[in-house]
Amino acid sequence: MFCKSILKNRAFTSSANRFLVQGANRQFGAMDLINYDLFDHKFTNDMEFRSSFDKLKCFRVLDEEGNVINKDYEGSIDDQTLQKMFKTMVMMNEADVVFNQAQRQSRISFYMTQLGEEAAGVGSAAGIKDHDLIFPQYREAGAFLWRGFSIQQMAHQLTGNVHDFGKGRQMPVHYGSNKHNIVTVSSPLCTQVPQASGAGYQFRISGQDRIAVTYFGEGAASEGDFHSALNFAATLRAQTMFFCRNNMYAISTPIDDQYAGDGIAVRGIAYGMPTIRVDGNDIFAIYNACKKGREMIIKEKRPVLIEAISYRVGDHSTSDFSQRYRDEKEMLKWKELLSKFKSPIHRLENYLLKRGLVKPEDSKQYRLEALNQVRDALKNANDQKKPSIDDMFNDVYDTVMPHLEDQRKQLKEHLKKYGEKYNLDTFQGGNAFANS
Ligand SMILES: Cc1ncc(C[n+]2csc(CCOP(=O)(O)OP(=O)(O)O)c2C)c(N)n1
Repeated sequence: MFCKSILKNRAFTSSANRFLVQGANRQFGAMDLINYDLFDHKFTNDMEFRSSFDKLKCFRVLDEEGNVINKDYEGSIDDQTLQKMFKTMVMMNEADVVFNQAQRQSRISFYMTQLGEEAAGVGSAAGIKDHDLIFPQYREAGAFLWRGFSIQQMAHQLTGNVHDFGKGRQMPVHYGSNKHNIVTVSSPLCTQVPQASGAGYQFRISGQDRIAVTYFGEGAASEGDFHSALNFAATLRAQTMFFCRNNMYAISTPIDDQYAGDGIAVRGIAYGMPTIRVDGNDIFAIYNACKKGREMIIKEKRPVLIEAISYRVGDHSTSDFSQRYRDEKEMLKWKELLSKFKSPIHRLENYLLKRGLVKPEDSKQYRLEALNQVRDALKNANDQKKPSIDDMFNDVYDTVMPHLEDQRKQLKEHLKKYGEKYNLDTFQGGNAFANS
């Protein structure tokens, strides 16, 4: 009876409504109904194998010199936000230079820059809401800065000192912050993507005005997890935004070894979600795509995919030396392409200069202030104590596992005997751990 009445209603509902009706049924555990639109095929006499559709175009608002070429979006970002975006990108850029050098000086053990990709993190975080839950990869420090995660906090994490939220148990660059609604970066590629599908699904079924946003590179999108995550999110209508930073390289693997189709965006369409490709060096395009994407996610209760096209200007990380695989010939190949993209900072700066929102001397001043702030933060972080030795064993699991308890006991015994052989004063509480 219940089933019959729903089937009857189906005849009178639009396909979009039907989509929602099915979801509501699923949510309350009632039987599922097939959406017959998905089965409704047109027939043809032509036996045609297709391997491509028209290449997806790249949405942009600013050209490479910072001229507005899309007047519809000219006033889409208020002046104050634009200035904050510019300052945040400059700060990110200076931080990248200083922290990268700090690794060379052995002051930190590892670093990853976002050189040339500053707009992706900053513009996307500005386009969503601060309570949206971010599942980052590792090259989105701009999103952390946008949300107020400070340069000092970054420096604490990079040095793994007592003020690091992760208490030195993660590699540098693996930031995370409950306060800023950002889940901790995790190194195994793509693990964050299905997690974001799950969180977005939960936000939908609990009726929240909140989305999950996950970032990943085009390399990470080759993981099996990526496909499961997208299909899960699309069929269960998770409130999830999939943000791909396509920067042409996954360490030494260029895009032509990574995929043979039209990038990552077509995969979103294949899984049935609204998708857009944007110019990843145009902060206007990124901001507006994320803002609109978020509105669609909340209104239509379905995920969205955004592919931002950019270029990884720096090495993959401090463990990489990209001249080994990007020689002069290779760089020439990219030169023409790069001239079409230019640095996102350069583009926004040119726009702001034309509008009088920054003056040439301001820009220099911002850079100097940022540089000093980053240097001070690093110095301060380096001066702090390391977390207590005991913290090495805590918080990894909800309760300490027996094998870790065993290791803790062994370390205590060792440090009781040989504590003076180590420089334990650099740890909070020193060797008090041995007698605790
Ligand atoms: C499961 C897994 N495989 C391999 C690696 C090693 N690895 C770390 S980063 C990386 C490249 C990822 O490239 P991409 O997702 O395009 O991001 P990008 O570094 O270009 O921003 C690889 C292969 C890893 N961390 N995890």
